[in-house]
Amino acid sequence: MTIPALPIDPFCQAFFDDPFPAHAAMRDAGPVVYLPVYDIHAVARYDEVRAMLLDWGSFASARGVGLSDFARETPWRLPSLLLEADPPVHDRTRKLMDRVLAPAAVRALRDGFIQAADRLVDALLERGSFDAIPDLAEAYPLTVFPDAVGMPVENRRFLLPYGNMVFNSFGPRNAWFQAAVADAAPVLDWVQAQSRREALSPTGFGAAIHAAADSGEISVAEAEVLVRSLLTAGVDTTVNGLGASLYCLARFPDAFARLRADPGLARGAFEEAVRLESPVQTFFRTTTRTVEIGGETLDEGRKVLMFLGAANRDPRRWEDPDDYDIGRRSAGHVGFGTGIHGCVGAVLARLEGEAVLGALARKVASIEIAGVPRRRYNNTLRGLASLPVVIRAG
Ligand code: PQS
Repeated sequence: MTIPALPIDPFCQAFFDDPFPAHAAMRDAGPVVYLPVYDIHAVARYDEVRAMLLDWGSFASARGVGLSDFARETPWRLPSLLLEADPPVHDRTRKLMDRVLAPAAVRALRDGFIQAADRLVDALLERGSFDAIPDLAEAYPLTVFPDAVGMPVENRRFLLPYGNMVFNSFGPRNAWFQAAVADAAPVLDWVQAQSRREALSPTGFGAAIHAAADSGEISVAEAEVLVRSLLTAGVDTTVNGLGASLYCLARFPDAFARLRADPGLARGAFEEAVRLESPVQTFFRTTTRTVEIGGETLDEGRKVLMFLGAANRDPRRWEDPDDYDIGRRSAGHVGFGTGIHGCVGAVLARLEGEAVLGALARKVASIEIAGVPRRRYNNTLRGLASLPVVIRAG
């Protein structure tokens, strides 16, 4: 009865353009708030977001991590065996993916990822002026990630509209979602086909997943759905993580100077950009029983929205939360989630970040914004569509 209701729509353009006053209003209103626009509850404080992420028994993923409740509505695609599953179903497939994406497997990619970043930054220095989103933040993951999965070279850009559609699908069926569906419709069959064993090279993460079908650990159908997870969650996320990093380095020249002076800070600079911009802004859980959040009681079967981006700037947890401080101890941010559903690809994402930011640190003297940055609107992802820049060689 005492849960404050706020007239906030977290899936509209005004919110996407400037979510920060609404984030503060939700954090300040209480540990949990009610958003009547969608008849949902929401948490925006760091402590409560983290507690929810850790309590998978009370806050289920199997009923979907979007607004749609799989107990009431049929999911639009076969549910993910990782994201949209609870233990024990979740743990069997997660264990496999932990093995496939283990630090040792990712370490083998390190030199290639660094060389690819160096080559791309060299080519961009030749041009001088370019759009940092398509030409860098999209171009880099679209080469190194499909290579690592073992995909053919043709049509890799099709992964972008597919990811855009999936990440929009976690919100309401609004205009962003409808537009993304129309964009992705022509590539749906292609994505499905790419997850089949025949489409994948015999080395790479895709083949490693399919090998688990040989040993009977999973079925062939399950292997395909797990490869689909890579294709869904592996590109748009890192595009926006790299985009966030570039936007931060362009806006905070002192931070870039510090990075240039010590390229060893590349990993920290990427991590801090993920905290500050939180490319994955939100997703939902569904209560499995009557639960308590910060002393307030919620019924069973309630959708609760977790604001990762608000938690990552909660002044209760972070000193000067709106500053981009690449020397900060940013560990503990929830930009990759945490708990059993914590990002399974984080090691790979961090390697991409380190490679690109390291190349910039070693080769580039200045990054200047040379045009009006344009936002990309998505129900889950925060990022830019365009960031015109001019860079000069160091
Ligand atoms: C899948 C996995 C993860 C999949 C929200 C969703 C996701 C971050 C935030 C995501 C999406 C899809 N990642 O397994 O298909």
